[in-house]
Amino acid sequence: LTSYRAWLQYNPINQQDYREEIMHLLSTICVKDRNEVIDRALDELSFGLDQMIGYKPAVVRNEEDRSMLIIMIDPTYKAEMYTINLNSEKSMLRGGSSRAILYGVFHLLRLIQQQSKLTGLSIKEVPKNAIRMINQWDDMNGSVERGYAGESIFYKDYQFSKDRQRIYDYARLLSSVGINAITINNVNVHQIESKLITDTYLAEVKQTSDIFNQFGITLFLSINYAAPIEIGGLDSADPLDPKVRAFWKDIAQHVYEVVPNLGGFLVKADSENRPGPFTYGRNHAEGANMLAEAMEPYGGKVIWRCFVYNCKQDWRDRTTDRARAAYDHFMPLDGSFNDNVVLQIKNGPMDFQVREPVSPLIGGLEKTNQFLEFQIAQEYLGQQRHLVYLIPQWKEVLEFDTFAKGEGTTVKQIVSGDVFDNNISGIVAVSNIGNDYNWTGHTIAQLNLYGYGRLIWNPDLTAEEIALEWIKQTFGNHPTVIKLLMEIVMPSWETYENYTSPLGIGWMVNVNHHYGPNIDGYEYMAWGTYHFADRNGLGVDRTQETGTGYTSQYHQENQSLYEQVETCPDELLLFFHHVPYTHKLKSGKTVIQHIYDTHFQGVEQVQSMMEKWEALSSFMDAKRHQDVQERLNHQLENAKEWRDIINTYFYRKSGIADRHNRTIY
Ligand code: BDP
Repeated sequence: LTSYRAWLQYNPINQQDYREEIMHLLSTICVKDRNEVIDRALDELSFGLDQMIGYKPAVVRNEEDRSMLIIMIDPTYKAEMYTINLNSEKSMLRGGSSRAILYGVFHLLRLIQQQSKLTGLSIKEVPKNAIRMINQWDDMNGSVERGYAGESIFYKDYQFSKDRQRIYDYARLLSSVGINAITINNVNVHQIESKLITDTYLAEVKQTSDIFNQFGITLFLSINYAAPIEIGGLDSADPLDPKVRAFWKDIAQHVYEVVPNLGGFLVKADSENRPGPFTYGRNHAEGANMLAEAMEPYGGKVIWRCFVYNCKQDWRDRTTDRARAAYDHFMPLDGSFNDNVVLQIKNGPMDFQVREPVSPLIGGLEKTNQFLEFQIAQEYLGQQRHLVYLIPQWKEVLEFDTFAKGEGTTVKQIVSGDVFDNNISGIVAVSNIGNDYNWTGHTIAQLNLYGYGRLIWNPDLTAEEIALEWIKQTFGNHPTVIKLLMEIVMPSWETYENYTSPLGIGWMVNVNHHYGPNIDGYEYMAWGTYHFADRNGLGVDRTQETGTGYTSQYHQENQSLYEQVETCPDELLLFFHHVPYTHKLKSGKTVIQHIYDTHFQGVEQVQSMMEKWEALSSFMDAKRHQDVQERLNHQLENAKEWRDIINTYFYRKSGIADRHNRTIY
């Protein structure tokens, strides 16, 4: 099926001169080094050229003289760097490793799919981030936590899936955009998944690791902090208990015997009812370092999540603030983690909302390795039933200035490891794929997976550039297709924000499943996610002066930016301040009128999206068109529901009428 191929469509190219150019440039290929990764690269090249141009290049090993393209490993290059130089006499693709060569080949194919001119091409690519990772939230019962594209491709009925081809195809897709690491089980590790590090499953972990390794991807496992109890028969998981330490050392030794290429462990501890060192009065450095010591002899890493907060807090207590939690827990530990530990930090202080400020831990921590964590799965962003292009949101995060070392210390510089000279660094995201025939449920959600890989390889790419590449590869080069699809995807994040929760407030969603509007769903709950709307105003006061003091977690420049209502950016106003409905925004509108206007506008924007999609029907196969159309119909219904519930709620609270007298119930 077309959409299974995602952005690797490799549609036949009819333009004769272009075909001839490619056939000439890539007629004979000499490859000196051979191994399974390079074999994957050559398979891909032959397959792609066969599909697009209708020929397979001759691949030789030694006849440099009569070959047009020479592919080789260059030991002077950085491991993932590659260069491509193409001209009509002799061309070169050099990589610092086999993996780099694979990336170089995918790069070439990406250009050919877009029918870019290749003769005279000269490029040098080095990824900005060393580790570029995907987290699967797959459970062994076959479900996917926050999965919106079917069941797991990894597990079924507590066994590894028999469909290895599917995993192979996934590995190929990921490597085509430069992903080089993956965890294959949910951060919430239940008893059954605790056994992934035992002989019950290790042989299959190894088989899975082998599949990913062929595509240059290193496999990691999420572990249960209480494994010493759950699978070890101990009565404690205290990190300072010698029996617990011995347990993990044995585990590490055995795991590496069976899966020598394992990257390491990912840990969610003391969070949302998961066990952790707090139970034993220990801190997170003690917990992480104990594991790190066990993993160290094998080069294993310990990825430790900072998503730690009290999900049982008293909503009556206005002084506790979930947004503060990660910083409060981890900042005092800066510098106390071992070298093979890396902290994984969600992009915002809360939880993947449509709009949040950047986590102050990024730019706060100076002596600790760190990963930035995004969520490609659209948990709070329409769950792959709504069309939302996420790269514009992530771009804002990456470009954010933390002022950690003065002006210009952006998030992208910090997470790349450059600013604080970290020995482990990178970006991670929660996957959005499942066993649906098109991987992502919503066909357009493929763009978020594609874009994630491209963006973290090179954070300087713009959201437009990424969308454009993807459109051409996925739907072809026709100018109408490009124009309409760009108009559909580019404003889609803002559109979603318009009809959902306003001005950085977040969370007005249904409890548990997090889909659709629910005005007070979380308001009187223990999760720490409130909007504090009453008849006078709304928003959370997080200032130092009168609020929770969250603003003090930022460096001075951002502290004062957010602290003052006058300077706080409108889109985050209600995240930082509690204001009257009549408060005037920088746009000149009152908060209440802004809420009404954006909610009507958001629905209109979905309507316009639908018209544009309609106009695309003759440019693609019926199945892909119809699939997206059905989801857009639903999106419109759901957007209206959001509009009416949010507007009505704030109208009834405030008693202030809409200036334009539109229907508010
Ligand atoms: C929240 C999800 C929850 C995850 C948690 C996490 O609602 O399912 O387990 O994040 O990141 O967004 O651990």
